[in-house]
Amino acid sequence: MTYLPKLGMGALLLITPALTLTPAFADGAARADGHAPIGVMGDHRHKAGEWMLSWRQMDMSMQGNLQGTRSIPDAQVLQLPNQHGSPAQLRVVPQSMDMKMTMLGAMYAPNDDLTFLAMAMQHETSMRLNTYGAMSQALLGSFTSQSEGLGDTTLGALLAGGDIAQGALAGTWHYGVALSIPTGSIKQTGRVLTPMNQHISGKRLPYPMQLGSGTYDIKPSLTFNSAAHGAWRYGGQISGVARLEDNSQGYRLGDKALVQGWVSRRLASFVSASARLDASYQDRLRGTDSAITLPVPTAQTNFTGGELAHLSVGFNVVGQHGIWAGHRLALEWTSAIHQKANGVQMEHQDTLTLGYQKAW
Ligand SMILES: [Cu+2]
Repeated sequence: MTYLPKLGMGALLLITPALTLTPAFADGAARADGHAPIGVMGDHRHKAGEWMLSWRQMDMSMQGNLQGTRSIPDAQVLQLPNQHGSPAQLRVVPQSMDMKMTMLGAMYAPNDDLTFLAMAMQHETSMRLNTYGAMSQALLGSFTSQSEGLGDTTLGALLAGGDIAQGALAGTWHYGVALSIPTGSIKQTGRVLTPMNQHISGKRLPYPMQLGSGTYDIKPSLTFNSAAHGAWRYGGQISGVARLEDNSQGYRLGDKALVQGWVSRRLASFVSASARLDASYQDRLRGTDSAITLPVPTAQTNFTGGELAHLSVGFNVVGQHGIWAGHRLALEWTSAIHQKANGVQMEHQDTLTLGYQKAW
C-alpha cells in the first residue's frame, strides 16, 4: 500500500497544469467541483490512458397517488375503470414504494477525445399495496410485493465536442451515445392479495416492479461543463432514451427526454456544494404484457409516463493528500418538485444518492 500516496501525488503534479487548460478532464485535478453532482451520468471524460471505477447507491421513495398533478385518496382510485375488464374497476391501490439501486461503473479513455463507459445495475424494489373487495369498497388487507436482481446494462462512449475559450460560456462540451442491454428481468413474480380475498403466488408483478425494459435502448446525450468562474462552475446536459423494439412480452416502455442544469461552488479545494434542477418527459408504455392483469393502477398501460422535475442539493468531496488522494465521495439529495402523471401513478418523493469514484 506504500506506493499509493506517491502515485496519487505524482498524478496530481502531472495532471494539474494540463487541467487548467482542459477543464473537461476532470479527474486528475482533484478539485471537488471537477465532477458534476453524483446524480448526473456521463458528465465528464478522462485523459488518455485513464481508468475510473465508480459505485453509486440510490434510494428512491414514493408515497400515495397522483391523478395528473393532484393527490387522490384510495376511494377515488377505486372509481377508475380497470383495463383488464374483471373486476370492472380498480381494486388494488399502491401505498408506498421504495426503490434501491446499486450501480457499478467503469470508464476508460483510449485517447483524449474518447472515453468508454460501462455500467451495471442491481435493483431492490418493494411496494406496499391495499386490496379492496371486488363487490364492495371494504379494505380486505395489505400486502407487500418485492423484486430484486440485476437491472439493464449500459455500454457507451463520450466524444469530445468542442471548447469555448473565453467569457461566461467558457468551458467544454461532449457528446455521449450509449446502448442499454436488456439484462434485467421483465418476468418478476410475487405473492398478491386479490379482490376475491385470496393470496396467489407466482403472479407477474406490475410494470414498475420489473427490473429492466426488456428492450435494447439507445441513450444519446450532450453535456456542457463550464470552466471555473472563481469558486463557481456550472453545467448542463440534455439526454434521452429511445426504445428500439418491443420486448419479448409484447410492450415497450415510453421513450424519455431529460434536461438538467447545475451550479457548484467550491468551498475548499477538497469540497464543493451543488444545486441541480432537472426536468424530464416520458411517453406512455406501448403494447401490453398479457400476464400483468391485477386491477391496480401500475398494471394499466395508459397510466405510464408524464412529466417529472426535481431539485437536488449535493456535496462532492475529493481526497487531496496521502492515501486519500483522488478518492471521491459524493452525496446528493433529490426532491420531486413537479410531477404530472398520465392517469394515476404513485407520487415521487425523495431520492438519496451516495457515490464513490476513483480514477487512476
Ligand atoms: Cu470518470
